[in-house]
Amino acid sequence: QMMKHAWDNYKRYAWGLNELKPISKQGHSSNLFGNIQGATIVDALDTLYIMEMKEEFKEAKEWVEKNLDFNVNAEISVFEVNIRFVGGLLSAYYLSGEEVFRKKAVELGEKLLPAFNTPTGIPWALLNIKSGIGRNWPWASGGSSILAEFGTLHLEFVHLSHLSGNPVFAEKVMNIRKVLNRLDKPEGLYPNYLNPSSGQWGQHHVSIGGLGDSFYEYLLKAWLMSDKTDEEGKKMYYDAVQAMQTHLIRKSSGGLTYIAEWKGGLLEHKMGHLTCFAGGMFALGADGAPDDKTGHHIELGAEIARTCHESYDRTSMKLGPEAFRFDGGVEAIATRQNEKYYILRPEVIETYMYMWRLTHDPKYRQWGWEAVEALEKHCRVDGGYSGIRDVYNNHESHDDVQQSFFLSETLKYLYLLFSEDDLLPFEHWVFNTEAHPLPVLHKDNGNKEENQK
Ligand code: DMJ
Repeated sequence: QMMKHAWDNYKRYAWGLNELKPISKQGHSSNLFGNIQGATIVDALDTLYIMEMKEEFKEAKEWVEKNLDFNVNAEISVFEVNIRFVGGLLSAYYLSGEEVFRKKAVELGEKLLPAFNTPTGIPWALLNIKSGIGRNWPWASGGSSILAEFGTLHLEFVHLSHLSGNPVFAEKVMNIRKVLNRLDKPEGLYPNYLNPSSGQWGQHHVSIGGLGDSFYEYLLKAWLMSDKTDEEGKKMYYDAVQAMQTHLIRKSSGGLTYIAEWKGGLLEHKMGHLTCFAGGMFALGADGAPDDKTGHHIELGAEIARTCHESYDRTSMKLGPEAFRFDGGVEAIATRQNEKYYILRPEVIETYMYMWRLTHDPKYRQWGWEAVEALEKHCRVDGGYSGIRDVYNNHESHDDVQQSFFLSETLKYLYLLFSEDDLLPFEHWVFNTEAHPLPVLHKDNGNKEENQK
């Protein structure tokens, strides 16, 4: 019902545009997608399919066939377009078997290739998909590319090679690994900034939240998606987790485990909502952990889940802030006004879903249900679902944006949290960072993974 409410209102007020403004009841466009259109449609395709919303899936597919156009003069974010559009199309193809999605995914993948035309092959953040000219965000450490952006192409690009028969996509992302493995890492950590021309790190800031997050996620998932044959990805992941444990993961005096940020050797005792995905990641990676550390990685996942639940529970609205701190006498609470917002993000619910699947502890379903109730009470409006400006206030101030990831991730992870484990089982599927399921490429069975729902 939540999906239906979000979808029907998008359809009514913003059909074909990127996102919905649920209060003003009109379209919302973000410069992340340039003038590529239909982000909500492409992001929602697999959720509609999984929830068996057949009519809606059919109309979404028809829109893609007739209207999804990449021959536009648009400067786009390579990362955002990859995780939402390429990822969304790939999942829609693998779930439904409809050729149009495969074709569009490969066509878009080809448009993204010029982003890799840099001296090192580390891609630009921004690309004009007509001219093929790339550049980096002006604010990013002296012209650097961003770890979480260039490190979050791997899963989709391996599938693009698999589906197109063209090795170029996989070669581009394997080269990123090569560049990273040649570099010294401070204390074994990966800084968030890397200059694509010099191949040197920018500022030594390290984060498992924004700017770093899904790079680590994709190391683990690349290994899982390769049917555990990608030993390089595996080693990079477990080495990185080891460094996080030594240098970033701390326990508050009240007993809450958190992941701090690192700035040139100094810790900032702050954790972002984005960082909360790491609970699920640690638990998902527990099985392959070296030195009999499986139980330890599950426990770490459980502790992060508890901390992130506390960040929700300590607000008036029972929805978590964008960032919360462990200093100045507070624990798991936002102290700065500009960190008190909630934009319908999925990461905490994502972690509950992984923890539920991997432990079956009923508290994760209870916590997920608390989030459902809070979303219904505070974010649901007549025209869809909206983010909130201050979750510590008793009265909602809505931000008037229904993010496309609310349909692709937040609602999908909630649905999976309350479904049986054999819906998209982890042995056969990995989720990209936008919650788009991609099949594990099994060593021994060619294309049998397709449609193995
Ligand atoms: C999504 O686009 C993805 O989950 C990404 O990895 C991080 N930001 C949003 C959701 O918060």
